[in-house]
Amino acid sequence: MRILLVSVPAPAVRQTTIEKEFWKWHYALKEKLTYKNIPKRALKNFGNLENQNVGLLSIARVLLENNHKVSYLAPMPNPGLQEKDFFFKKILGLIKSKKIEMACFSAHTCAIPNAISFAKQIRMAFPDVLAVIGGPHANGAKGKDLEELQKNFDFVVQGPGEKQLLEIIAKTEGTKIKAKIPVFPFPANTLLNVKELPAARVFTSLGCRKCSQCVFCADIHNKNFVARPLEKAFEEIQDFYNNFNTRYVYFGDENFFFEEKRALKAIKKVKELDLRLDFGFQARITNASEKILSSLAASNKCSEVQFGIESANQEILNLSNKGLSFEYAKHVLAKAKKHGLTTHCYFLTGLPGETRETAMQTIRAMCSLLEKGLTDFVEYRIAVPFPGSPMYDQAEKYGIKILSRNWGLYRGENKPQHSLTALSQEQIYSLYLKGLEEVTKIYKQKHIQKFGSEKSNIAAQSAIIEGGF
Ligand code: B12
Repeated sequence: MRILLVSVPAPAVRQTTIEKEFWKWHYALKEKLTYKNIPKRALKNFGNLENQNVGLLSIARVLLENNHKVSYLAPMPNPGLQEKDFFFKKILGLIKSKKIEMACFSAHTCAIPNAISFAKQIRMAFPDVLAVIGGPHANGAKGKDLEELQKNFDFVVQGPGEKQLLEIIAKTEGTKIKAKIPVFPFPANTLLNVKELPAARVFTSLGCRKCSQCVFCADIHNKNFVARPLEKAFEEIQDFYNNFNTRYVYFGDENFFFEEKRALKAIKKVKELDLRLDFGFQARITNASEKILSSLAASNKCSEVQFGIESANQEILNLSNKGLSFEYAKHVLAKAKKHGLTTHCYFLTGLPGETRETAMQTIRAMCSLLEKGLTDFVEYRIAVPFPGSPMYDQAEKYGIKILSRNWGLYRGENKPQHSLTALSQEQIYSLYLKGLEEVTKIYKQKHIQKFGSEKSNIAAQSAIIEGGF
């Protein structure tokens, strides 16, 4: 079958002046600390990462091995190319030129309105082309949210797509699945729409492997841990280095440090790699042992380690089912600093039970961590109740009122579409902006003290690469 795989672009977020300032100084510091070894030219194209939809590229591998013809389309770093209409013209062009029979869409919740609009237009222009939806939003959709997808797409796939899509195709064609489906397919990166990927995301595992889900998490892999043979991950890294001019690898694993033995083995491999590459890691802070932190430092290739701390208020952490004590988090950050590691911590506002006081406590804590040099970066967003997360699925239990299902706004930088017992949507949003404002002051001060007021090379792309690494 001739299949088109589309990574659906999310609507662009219009940044407030406060956000623009925050990202400007955030990336100015990143450039000096985290990306200090990355050539300036490569930094300009860091946003190419958006083109790398690992889920679709994994599916593509399996389709190719079953002799299907695969085309791939994903957002490009230039925001102009992400415009909905422009992107749709590209879809239509491919459907015509490649005689596509099935169009498969992968979408985060905020990209769903675009995905639905594409499917509707395809139905009108090419009634014979089958439309399939999968990815983060579809994975978590239930009840009326699932029905909305079923109404607009011929097939809705929930969970890992490789086998399910092959089954759909086999059924449609009246054929049988030919090749064996690997547990962790090697992504078909040759399909990428970019020639260079200065920063690449590589996975060595999927799933976070914490025993129960944090309230804000909408990740299906959570419950379905898959380890990838390390050799394969390093083969992919080598491949990126050789063929895509990659200079920075960000391990996409949700919890890279979970199994200490495996993590140490991977870090050793990183150290031994004789390539001009730097690496970023993310993990649960509870798994960051002394051994891991010291080996990361000794590797001399670790640009940054990222941890989700979410809140400085213990009650909010407990209500979020985070399984973390804020005091312990500070203790680990101090250890990481002792080893000279650069760290980046994620925080949220608008979590269940949040009040003005708890949010202000987190804002003060973020500032204090930065001022004391316990972390180099903080990233502060609004917790979004995504379908599939306990915050959405059991909203009432958590004192959350879902105010709209306007999916395009479901994104941590937008005005929230929920309210809490103690906070309205406006109040949550202004606390988010307040946090960014306070952090920006410290960023600016630090940057000017250490590096002067020179601007970042990558600030202009901040809206695109945010959240990426
Ligand atoms: C990488 C990543 C991103 C990247 C790029 C994503 C991309 N297009 O590839 C960036 C940085 C852009 C990103 C942004 C955001 N992300 Co994100 N992201 C991830 C992350 C960490 C890894 C995704 C991945 O590659 N997984 C590995 C592959 C193999 O798995 P997969 O993507 O799930 O794909 C499999 C299945 O889902 C399925 N499948 C996927 N697509 C399709 C399509 C079809 C047709 C079929 C049949 C099957 C199918 O088959 C795939 C192979 O088995 C996940 C968490 C996670 N570990 O999965 C969060 C996650 C998907 N992101 C999430 C969130 C919250 C966001 C943001 C909204 C954050 C924010 N700013 O508020 C933004 C949205 C912005 C946007 N542009 O859409 C949530 C999902 C929320 C939601 N429902 O939308 C997740 C689950 C994190 C979490 N723990 O909650 N993200």
